[in-house]
Parts: sequence; C-alpha cells; structure tokens
Amino acid sequence: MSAPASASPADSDLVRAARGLPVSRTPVWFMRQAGRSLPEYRELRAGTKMLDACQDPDLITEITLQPVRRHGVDAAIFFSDIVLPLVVAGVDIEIKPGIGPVIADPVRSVADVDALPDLDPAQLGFLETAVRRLVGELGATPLIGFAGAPFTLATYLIEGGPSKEHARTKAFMYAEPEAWSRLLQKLSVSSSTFLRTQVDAGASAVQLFDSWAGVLSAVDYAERVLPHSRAVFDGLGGRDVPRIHFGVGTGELLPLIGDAGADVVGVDWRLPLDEAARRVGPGRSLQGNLDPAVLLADRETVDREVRRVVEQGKAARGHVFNLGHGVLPDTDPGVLTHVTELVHELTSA
Ligand code: 1CP
Repeated sequence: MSAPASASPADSDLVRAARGLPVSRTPVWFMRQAGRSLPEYRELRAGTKMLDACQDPDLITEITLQPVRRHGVDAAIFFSDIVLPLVVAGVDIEIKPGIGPVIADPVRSVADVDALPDLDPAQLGFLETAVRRLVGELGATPLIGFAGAPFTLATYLIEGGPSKEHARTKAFMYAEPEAWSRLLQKLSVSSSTFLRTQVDAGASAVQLFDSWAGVLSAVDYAERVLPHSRAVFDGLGGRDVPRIHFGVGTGELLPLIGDAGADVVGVDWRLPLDEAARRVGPGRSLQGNLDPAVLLADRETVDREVRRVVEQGKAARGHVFNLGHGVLPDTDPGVLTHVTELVHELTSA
C-alpha cells in the first residue's frame, strides 16, 4: 500500500475533503473498485456465491483490501452488497452472475410489505468482525461503510430484480401510498442498522447508494423518497463520520440529494462538476465524476478527461475524485492505478 498522507483515518484526505477542509492532494477511490475488474478477485471468488462471500469475514477483508493494495486509492469500500441486510433478515434473494440481485417473491401487495422480516442487529456479528479486522489492516486509510437507500432497495424488491424503467415500482408508489411509505420506512430502518454497525465497528465515512433515484421527478423524490433517505442518515445520530449520498441521473435532484443529510453529494458523468457545485450549493463537497466508459478509451482521452474532472472539481467546497458510476467489469485495472496516480500528481501541493 502506498504511504498514506495522514496518521489516522479520521484525519485522512478523504475525510478532510468530505468536510471541505484543506487536503494534501485530492483523494481518489472508485465505486466498484473491488470486484470483477480484478483478476485476484475473480480467483478468490471462484466457487463461492456472491452472498456467501459477503458473509465471510476472511473473504470480505481480503476482497476489500485488494484494490487498496493494487491502486493505492485513498479509501477502501467495504465489500458487500446493498441487498445484504435483506438477505440477513431472511428475504429470499440470490445475486445471479451477470445479472444482479433476483428476488424469489417480489413485493407486490400491502400484505407483502407487512410480511417483510425485520433485521435483527444481533445477526450482524460477521459484519462487525469484518469491519474491525479491516480497520486494523488499513491503518491510516479510511474504510467507507455503505448501505442502499430505501428507494433503490424498493426497486429490487418490487421489480423482482434489475430493471430499466422501474415502472412497477412507480406504479406501487402511486397506487399504494401508505404501503409505499411503510415499505420505505422498514427499509430505512434496516439500512440505518447496517450503517450504524459499520460505523460503530470503525468505518470512517459512509455512502448511501440511491443508484436509481434519477428515474423520479423532483416532486415525487422530495415527497415520497427523500424523508426515508434522511431517516437513514438520522439513524446515525451524533456519529461523527462524513456522509456521502450518491445516485445516477440525479442532475435535477442534486439540491435535494444534499438536503437529505449529506456532507458529500455524488455526481454521475452527465453534469460537469462546476455546474453540480452550483446546484448543490456551498455547504457540501462533491464526489465524482469521470465517465466509467472513458476508462475503456485510449490513454490520451483518459488523461484529458481526468484533467477536466480535476479542474471542474475545484469549483466544489471539497472534491473526492471518483467515477460517475461503478467500474465496468471490462476495465483494465492498470488504468485505474494510472488514474489514481495522475490525480495525485495533478493535485499534490
Ligand atoms: O458475481 C459477482 O462478482 C457479483 C458482482 C457484484 C459485486 C462485486 C454485485 C452484484 N455486487 C457487488 C459488490 C458491491 N455492490 C459493492 C462493493 C464493492 C465495491 O464497490 O468496490 C457495492 C458498493 C455494491 C452496491 C450495489 N449493489 C449497488 C449500488 C452501487 C451501484 O452500482 O449503483 C447496486 C445497485 C447493487 C445491486 C447489484 N449487485 C450486483 C449487481 C450486478 C447489481 C446491479 C444490478 C442492476 O443493474 O440493477
């Protein structure tokens, strides 16, 4: 691992940028930095189902550390999945290779909502063990804990798996407003428990993934979704860790995404960061926003786009360099190492 610039994760460039404090250089990490772009991940995962790997502290620790060692990124992201709290609570979910989470009995009625099992924090011993172990291994490099936001989790539960339009989800939201609100409330409690456990075991920052919130209008988001995402952050109480809030296609929602309780707003590649900074306002930092597809292009294009993102990121209170969404599986991991080094070089004082 490259020598970290700070002596403790609480004083790391990631945490400082998230709070809008001066940094030694712009911190870099990549959504989905652990996983299929790494041959060492594919080797380690061979023969183990995704959701079994997510409950094995040895595998979690090793997979989480792999990209930190290889790329010298400024943060680790805990290896897990947004559906894990539901799986632990007893919902029948499988993560199918090449597809994603598939739900055996989708939530389609009021009775289905009421029948969803609650997460018992006592079931999260493996999570605590893995986080503690990781924090010990990582030293001054911060660990980002994460959870899925209630809306994005609801899309999987209602659709039964990945979908593009999320039409059933929206239809349920309009047709059954009370059950919708109860569903999102239940999901906010389980995501909050999942985050709290990670922070109490030593995670230095958290990210709430509302990946699919961008399919909503601002009014629907504000009235039917935002209060539940805010409840996830509120569930952290006074825990003093920066909060990152991310979604895809959220250009029109950016001020609201910040209002839900974020220190850092994650931005996808659709909007330049200077414009995003204007929309989010002065009190929050930004994370993003290199298009993950750029990493499949030639080196000259990669370098040009990295420089552009770094330049436009200067308009924000603080900037955490990342992609606009997760690393694509075909990405050459060498390019991720190169991008990390380039951002560090461009921004070192
Ligand atoms: O077979 C495999 O290797 C499984 C692929 C995989 C991996 C490595 C999935 C299935 N999830 C993960 C890990 C994961 N998921 C992480 C930790 C690793 C890291 O970031 O480095 C995280 C943070 C997630 C979060 C996650 N899961 C999100 C939010 C982030 C995002 O990409 O928007 C979402 C939407 C999921 C659902 C999910 N899980 C897996 C897939 C392929 C999907 C997306 C399916 C879809 O398109 O709806």
